[in-house]
Amino acid sequence: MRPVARRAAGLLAIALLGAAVLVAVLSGTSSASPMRIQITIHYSHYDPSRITVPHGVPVTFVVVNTDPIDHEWIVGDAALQQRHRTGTEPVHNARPTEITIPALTTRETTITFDKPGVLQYICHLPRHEEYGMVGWLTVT
Ligand SMILES: [Cu+2]
Repeated sequence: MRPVARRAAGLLAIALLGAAVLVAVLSGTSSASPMRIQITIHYSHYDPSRITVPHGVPVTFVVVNTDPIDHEWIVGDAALQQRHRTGTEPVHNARPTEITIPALTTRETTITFDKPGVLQYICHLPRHEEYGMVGWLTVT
C-alpha cells in the first residue's frame, strides 16, 4: 500500500472502531432498566430537594411518603407550576409528571425528559409550597 492509502485505511479503521463503541454504548443504555431515584417525603419536605438527571433516557422516581397526610409531586417548568398554584384537580394520576402520594404510601412514576432545562417539583396542596415542599430538578 502507498503511504496515503495506508493512512486512509488507518483512519477508516479508527472510524469503524468509534462507530462500534458508539453502538455498544447506545444499545447498553436502551437495554438497561431505567435509572431509579428515590425521593422521601418527611415532615412535608422532599429529600433530596435537588436532583440532576440526563435528558432522553427514562428515569423512574420512587416517591416515599412517610407522613400521615397526602402529598403531591408535580414536576415541570415555571409556567406549569403557576397553573397548578391555582388548579382545582384534587387528585393526580393521569400524567407521569403529576402524582399524588397518599399518606404512608409509595408511588413510582417513569419520565423521559426530552430536553435539558431546570424544572421544579412542588406539592400544591394548600400551604405545602409555602412550608417548603419544593425541589429542583436539573435535566442535563
Ligand atoms: Cu404536600
